[in-house]
Amino acid sequence: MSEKVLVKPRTKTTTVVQKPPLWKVILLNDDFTPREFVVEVLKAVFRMNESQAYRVMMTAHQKGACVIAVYTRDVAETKAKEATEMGKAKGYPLYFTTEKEE
Ligand code: TYC
Repeated sequence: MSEKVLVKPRTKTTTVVQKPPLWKVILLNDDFTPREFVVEVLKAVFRMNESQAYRVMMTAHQKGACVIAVYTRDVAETKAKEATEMGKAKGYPLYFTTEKEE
């Protein structure tokens, strides 16, 4: 009499938890938006205090652009749009863009 041995296939399950990719919000310089207005927008939308906002504004002013913060894609895009809209509402070309962080 022969016996059959059933071998249960062994499978290993590994769970990989991926961090969501982060997106940078970047402030671009322009020649028209008043400095104080840029500072006000940075404080309102990105919750910066006066000195943080002033430093970021001056960096963009002197270097052409400045990374403000990183968020998940949705938050980054919403904040960039909201901040750009605040300038637009006043007739300023103030512009915030987003870029995926590598
Ligand atoms: N360059 C502007 C000026 O001299 C001020 C400014 C700074 C505008 C930063 C945009 O992202 C900016 N009035």
